[in-house]
Amino acid sequence: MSQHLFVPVVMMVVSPIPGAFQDSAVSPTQGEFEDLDCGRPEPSSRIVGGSDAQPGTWPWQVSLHQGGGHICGGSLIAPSWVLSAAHCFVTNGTLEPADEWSVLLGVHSQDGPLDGAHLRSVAAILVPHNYSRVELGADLALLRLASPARLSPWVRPVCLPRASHRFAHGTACWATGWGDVQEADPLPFPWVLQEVELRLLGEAACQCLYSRPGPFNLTFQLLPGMLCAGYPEGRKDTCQGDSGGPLVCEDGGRWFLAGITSFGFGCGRRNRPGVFTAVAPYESWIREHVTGSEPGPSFPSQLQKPQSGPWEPGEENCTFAQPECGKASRPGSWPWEAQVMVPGSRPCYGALVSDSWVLAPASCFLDVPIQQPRTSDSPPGDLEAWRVLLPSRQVEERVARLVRHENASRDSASDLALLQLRTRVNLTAAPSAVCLPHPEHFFLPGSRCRLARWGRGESAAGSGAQLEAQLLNSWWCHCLYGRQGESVPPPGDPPHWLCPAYQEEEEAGRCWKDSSWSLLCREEGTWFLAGYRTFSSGCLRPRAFSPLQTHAPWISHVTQGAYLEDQLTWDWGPEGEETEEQICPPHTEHGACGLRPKASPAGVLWPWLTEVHVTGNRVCTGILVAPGWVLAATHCILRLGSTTVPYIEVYLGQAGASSPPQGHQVSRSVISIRLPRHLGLRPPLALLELNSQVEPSPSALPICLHPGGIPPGASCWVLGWKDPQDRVPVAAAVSILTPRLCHCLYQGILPPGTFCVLYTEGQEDRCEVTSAPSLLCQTEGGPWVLMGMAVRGSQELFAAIGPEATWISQTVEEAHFLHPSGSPYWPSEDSDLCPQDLAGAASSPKVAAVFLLLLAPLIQG
Ligand code: 4AZ
Repeated sequence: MSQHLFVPVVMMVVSPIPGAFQDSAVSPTQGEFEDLDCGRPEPSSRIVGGSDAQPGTWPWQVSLHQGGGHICGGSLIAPSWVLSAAHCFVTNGTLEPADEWSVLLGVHSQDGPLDGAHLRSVAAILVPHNYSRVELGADLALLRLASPARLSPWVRPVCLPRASHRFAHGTACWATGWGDVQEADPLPFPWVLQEVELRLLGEAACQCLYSRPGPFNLTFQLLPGMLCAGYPEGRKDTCQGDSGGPLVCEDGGRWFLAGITSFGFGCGRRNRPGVFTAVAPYESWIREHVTGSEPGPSFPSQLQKPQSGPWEPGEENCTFAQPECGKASRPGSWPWEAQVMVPGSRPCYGALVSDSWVLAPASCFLDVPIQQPRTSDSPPGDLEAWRVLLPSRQVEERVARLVRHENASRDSASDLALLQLRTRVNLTAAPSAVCLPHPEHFFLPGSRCRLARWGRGESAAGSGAQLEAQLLNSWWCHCLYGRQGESVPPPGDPPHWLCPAYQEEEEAGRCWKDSSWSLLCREEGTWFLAGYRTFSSGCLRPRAFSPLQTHAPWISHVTQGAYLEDQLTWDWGPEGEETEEQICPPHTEHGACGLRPKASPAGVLWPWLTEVHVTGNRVCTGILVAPGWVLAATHCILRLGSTTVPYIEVYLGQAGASSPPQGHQVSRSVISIRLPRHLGLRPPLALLELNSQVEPSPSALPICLHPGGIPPGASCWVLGWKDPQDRVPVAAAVSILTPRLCHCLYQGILPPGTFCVLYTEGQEDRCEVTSAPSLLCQTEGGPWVLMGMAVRGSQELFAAIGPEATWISQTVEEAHFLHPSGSPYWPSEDSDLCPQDLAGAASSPKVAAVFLLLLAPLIQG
């Protein structure tokens, strides 16, 4: 998850070079230098976006080795001198020792038969005194070889330009090297020298490109002594490992070293051409430092007069820069929305990802044969009739090619296809391309996102494009929708899912029926296509999306120009995200329950805690036990003596006065109240049936239930609110007494299964009693479990859930009962007798409890 900023030294370590000659090899006689020529490869048969060079095409190219592997490139400028980049040899302001380096000359494939290749040690490295960092210029270095190179058709020096030499803007020049073929993508075996044609960019052109925001959202000031080469659209470039190597331009049949590969922002990105050290301004520095008896470098005079330069169109106002991606004037009116029309079926919605490629679900095009001809001139017959409709375009685009993801039919997380348009479209405000995330993009929890239609759904009135969502942190996303017991991927790892939390609303109009959705997330005002979900039924919004970032390499490989953009937001917020390993708590057969992260970015700390509003302004505590059911204390809901059934409403997902940032408030009305059959006594627990289910989410998630006793090692809490007005949830730590102690304390007046609790010091009066708070326990790393609901008028007594487990599971099919752990309901007790002094203390349970604390086994809170 690192940002590539100025990326100077690039390393591509290849194996040591067996068989290459060492310095002891024959060194040329003085006579061989008399006709020293430069910049002329043997007239034989003659990077990012480059191709294999022919052996002998660039005989001045050398490979600089340190520690047995290729680190940088360089150019032979005289038998004993190599010109390279300073940053290859300077680490933290210190020049590395020359004897660590060696120069490999005449090499083509670094795996190769190394015929003609030979190795020389480096006697000295010279760097301009004003070199400090690549982006401040003077990034060049002279290497004096310990003995002269053996010249041959594969080993020849390049010509150096004089200070007066002018290279015209727009000149096609060549860069060569063994560097990466894309960012973080090393040159594959057998490491054949790569060549790429780059156009020289004028200073104004380069500066205007680098002044455009993004990629990297960094701008940079071009300095004298620097030179740019490349293209506004990127794609062809130098990269890590090419540093120090040559950029050569031909003049009058000779090749001149116009530049030394220095740095760039990434590789092959739009508006970010490669930056080179211009060699001409350093004529005198080179002449001054290259000394010795043998021939020095050649500075032939310029033959072709530089044309005033093919002035780049729009160079002065930068109109040739590539437009940005992901800019929408109004969220919801997406300028990249593409409708693919296939005769005989509903339009399929996708997104424009470059000037000629549309990304859409592959499932839209299942009926098309997979093999497509590769030439875009002759699309297969069935694509002939396809059309793509883009915003603000009068004409419909025609389709040249369909490339389906290889796993598209097998796995819905790869349900992607790319459609190439027959002609490139001009990207403006509309149509424009959406930004795509790099594989290491980490969408921060809380990111603002929207859903957009995707695939072949159906609009149920309304646009369906205005659905707002906010990303959940990876703990929630993973543990809510993933499998129990799995470890949560750490931030920065590609996530398995992206989970948005929605503003709960039931507007059927905003619906994209029976199809897929895409998830767009915004960073610094720029929209990224973050994920997609192939199937969701009815109008339900998908809860977990497949992240698009894992497919970035495929998209970039196929399109060679999709807008893969760097992460723009890095503000982790006050909570950050957990980096230590986390394991998801057990689920039940109905899914996740009782999940509560230590700090919830959703703001809802107790997602099962509900406010039960009963007619007459009473508010009771209720606990969500299933998507359509809430459990509450009967005495709070139904007042004694009252014969009318009250009107009850239930609110979820709110945290009292300090409402969560998302303000998710879910409300439901109660359509029935269920009580268990009890002989004589009025049953303490009531189940409230909601008029419709709530979608499990971090703001509304059922609690877990346990048919047995308190899990060993559990911590227990009384959860409710202290202030009946603002109802901010509070939890008071408690210990639960064993049944025997409880019984002793209350002299047998309790119904069976009642829990007695002992508040941890200072916690006694935290919860308001009349709201009938709940009693919860949790084991370390496990889910939260509901143990009981308060008994009328008491702060210490709770009606247990366990004895009512059968009634609950018969009434509520989806109640989240955890598997019984097999452990006894209570730890075994030594004797049935009550401690002697307890009977006398019974009139004052508090006193007795304190007494008990000293001698009795408890379930620790
Ligand atoms: C490097 O790291 C490097 N795209 C060299 C050239 C460029 C980027 C990085 C230009 O050596």
